[in-house]
Amino acid sequence: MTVHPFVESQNLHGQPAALKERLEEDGYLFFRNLIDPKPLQNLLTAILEICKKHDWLIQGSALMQRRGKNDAYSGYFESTAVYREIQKLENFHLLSHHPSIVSTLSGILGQQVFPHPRNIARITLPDSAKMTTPPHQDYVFIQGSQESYTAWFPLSDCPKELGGLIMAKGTHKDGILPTHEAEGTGGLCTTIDNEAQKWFASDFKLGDVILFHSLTVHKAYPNITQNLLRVSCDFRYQPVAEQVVVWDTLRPHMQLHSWEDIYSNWAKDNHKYYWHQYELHVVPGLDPWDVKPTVNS
Ligand SMILES: O=C(O)CCC(=O)C(=O)O
Repeated sequence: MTVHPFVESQNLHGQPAALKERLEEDGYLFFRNLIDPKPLQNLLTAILEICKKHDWLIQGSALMQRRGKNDAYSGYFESTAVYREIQKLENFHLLSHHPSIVSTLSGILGQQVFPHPRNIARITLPDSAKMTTPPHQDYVFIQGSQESYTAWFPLSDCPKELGGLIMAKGTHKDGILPTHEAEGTGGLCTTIDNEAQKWFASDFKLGDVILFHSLTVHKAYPNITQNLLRVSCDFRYQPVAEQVVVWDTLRPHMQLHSWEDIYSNWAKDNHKYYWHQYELHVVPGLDPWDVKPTVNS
């Protein structure tokens, strides 16, 4: 499989029309240095402290080395006690409001966007190829409006061997594609001819962000490092004029807690229940297996 380097878009900052044109053509925009490192490092520290408490780190290693045990959990990360605690972190949820993401996307789309509250963090263990995210379209999981966008970024530098994302350029124009069962995050895989796609990827540095359309097919590289944890966030956004959202989108990821529980230790109130200010049309979600493809494979 040939993989080309991401087309970088930071040089088009301040040129929303050019960014929009590129997003419509490629289905993704990759920005170097979009987010300042400080809030990312603060969140990483908080997450690694939780990992340490649960004995996921290699004994004797310094926290910020991110050296983790490759058997720290089995099954899905979402089911772990570590993830339950991450979901309660105020700085995790506040990061989805980061002005660099929100204003960049609003500028490109020419209208205000709001972050979905269902924020996701992931920890991928070293040497865990089986749990690698297979090719998929986010829409199948998120549903609601197809005009929604994901912002994905690691909380450290993330060279390919640690497991960054790979994008299949232009696939957002192909409609909803069929899926089949697969190993790895999400458990289902878009049925595509891998060799026929134009794949793009680059090593991520801390602060780099990739934004992509809900129908853009993407997957992750496996974390093939000996002992490094890949820690990343994925947040979703939609223009306020797109009112349809699935009920789950407004709940904490995996519904591990209620919002009341999540908010119980927060220092500030101003971002609690922020989505109540928007006129949303909330609809029931489907099991991803029941989302009908719009094209045949
Ligand atoms: O981080 C990963 O492995 C998967 C992330 C992803 O596919 C997404 O954010 O849509």
